[in-house]
Amino acid sequence: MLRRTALAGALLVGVSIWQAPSAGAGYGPPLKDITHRYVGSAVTPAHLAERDYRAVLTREFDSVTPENEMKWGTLEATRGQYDWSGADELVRYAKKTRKTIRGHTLVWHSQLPSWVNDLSADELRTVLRQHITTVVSRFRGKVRAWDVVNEAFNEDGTRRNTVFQQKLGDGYIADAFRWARQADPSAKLYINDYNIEGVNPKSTATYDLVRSLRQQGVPIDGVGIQAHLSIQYGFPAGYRDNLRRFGALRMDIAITEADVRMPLPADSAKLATQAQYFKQLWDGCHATWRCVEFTTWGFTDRHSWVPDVFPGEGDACLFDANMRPKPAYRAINS
Ligand code: 9MR
Repeated sequence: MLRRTALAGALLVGVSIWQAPSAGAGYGPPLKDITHRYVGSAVTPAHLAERDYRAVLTREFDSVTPENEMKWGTLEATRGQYDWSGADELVRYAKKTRKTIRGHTLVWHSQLPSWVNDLSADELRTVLRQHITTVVSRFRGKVRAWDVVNEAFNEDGTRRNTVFQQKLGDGYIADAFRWARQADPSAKLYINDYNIEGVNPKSTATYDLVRSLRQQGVPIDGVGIQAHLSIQYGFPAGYRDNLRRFGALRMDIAITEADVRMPLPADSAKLATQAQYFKQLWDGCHATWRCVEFTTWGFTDRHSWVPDVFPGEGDACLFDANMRPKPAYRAINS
């Protein structure tokens, strides 16, 4: 009896050390523990070597999205030669720390290997099917949800003129979902886009497409709303109404890439506005049971795509470059 108690005590100590490796000033309970939604972040596996990066990720989140490592351009830059190293590293981390994985992304016009652009329509169709089948099968049972089709629309709601659209026509989206379902029947399949947070021509086009795919029996389970926001442009109008209408189609909803950038340098007023936006995103997701996931596009200002693409802007994440929680984290976690 004594031995069992001692053993249980040792296990408890072990568990609590593992769960809260770096909680310090400003941290609340881990985000993953304050909600029934999946709470995720985009992750670059190479950064897992940074102790504090890994510790905060492990503590706060229960889902990870590879930031670039499952994109076609990374996996198969040269035709027929696959490089799974980055993706596999993330899968290993996720297994060890019991995180779920959001796969990102199968069909996207960007970060596409150049050889894909040179194929005839027939070849492209064969190669796209092969690509989806190969990638989804390899991570079968390991990826909880896939962003199957990414960023297929223009702002005005017309189809983006990608190589897939040009050569395969409107039907490529339905085909992509069918092929993905065949390769892993248990993964949730999403269409994903930016600027579809509020009610606008692009989100309405996405809504119309999803409704029609559903009517045709195409296996689509969810809509991914990226939520790359900026404090300069106001909070998207009709966010909650938009979530509600997708929910009414019996679609799951995931916030897939949330961040809120600002013109640098940051100050307390900007950080307060950022906090308000994050809180509105979070609360809106929690206002409908159909919103099953809240994922941010990175979690620390140390590593973010924003300054590369929007020079002079940044600080878009929940934690600063030194892993200190920002007002936005506290707004969510209160
Ligand atoms: O964060 C990603 C960055 O490292 C890449 O260079 C970039 C390439 O286009 O893609 C970024 O992630 C994008 C995501 O895959 C899709 N939605 C927009 C994201 C930010 O650009």
